Amino acid sequence: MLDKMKIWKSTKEPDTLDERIEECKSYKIPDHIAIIMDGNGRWANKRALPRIAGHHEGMKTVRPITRLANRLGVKALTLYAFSTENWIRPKMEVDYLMKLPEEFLGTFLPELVEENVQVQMMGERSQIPKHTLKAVDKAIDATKNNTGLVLNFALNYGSRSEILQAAKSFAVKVQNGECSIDELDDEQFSSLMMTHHLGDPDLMIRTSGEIRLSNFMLWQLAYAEFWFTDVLWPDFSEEHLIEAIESYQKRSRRFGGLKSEESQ
Ligand code: V07
Repeated sequence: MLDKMKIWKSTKEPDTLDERIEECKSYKIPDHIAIIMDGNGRWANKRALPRIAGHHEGMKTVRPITRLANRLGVKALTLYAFSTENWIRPKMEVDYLMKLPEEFLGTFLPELVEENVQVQMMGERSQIPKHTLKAVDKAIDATKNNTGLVLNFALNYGSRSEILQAAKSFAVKVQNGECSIDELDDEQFSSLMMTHHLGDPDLMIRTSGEIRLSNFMLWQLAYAEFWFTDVLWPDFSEEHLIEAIESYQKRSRRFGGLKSEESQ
């Protein structure tokens, strides 16, 4: 009887979240996942709430998604929290957004420390308010020796400006005689980007039904799998992350090879 049970179980599609998580772990887990957390304003609109209520709800989604990514053994999770284009929003909304890192970390920093998550940030620091940077820097410092998931927040980030910055810093190296133009290749250029230490994302997720990159990691996403969903970011759950990873695994399995042979 027990044997029959086992056979029945092993051929059955996994259904609970825990079963799906375990099943997922037997295939290649993407090392680096990047997410465009879109649809917070729309989530609020649908409920006749102010946009900031959507941002607050969206902030709450970050916690379970980070925990699950860490549990799955994802090495880096990059979240697009604020783009260089977001400054044109009403001042009140921008001010509110710039308080979210403090609120998030005020509540969750102890848990991130406990769970061995390392907080990092990429983006142009100079325009970000001091109070925001203070909270982020405190978290970066408090988690700098952690060896689990790298939780990388893109704050005041824009990909074209990142690429231009890299091009300029290479030009300066040439000007100073430190490099020759012929030395510039894919690897050299990648090393000048803000994510050089993380490696390129394997999977990019965008919520809220928009099928575009909006100036997000244009260089780094050259080989990534893209997964789009109509689900709004505040409604994005652990099941959705598993679904995105399952889809990534099916697609990369189609290229043949076993878990250990897959490179990207
Ligand atoms: C922000 C919530 C998520 C949806 C997207 C827009 C609003 C978490 C952070 C954050 C950033 C840095 C950090 C810790 C937390 C955050 C902004 C907006 C600007 F070290 N959520 N979240 N930052 N939203």
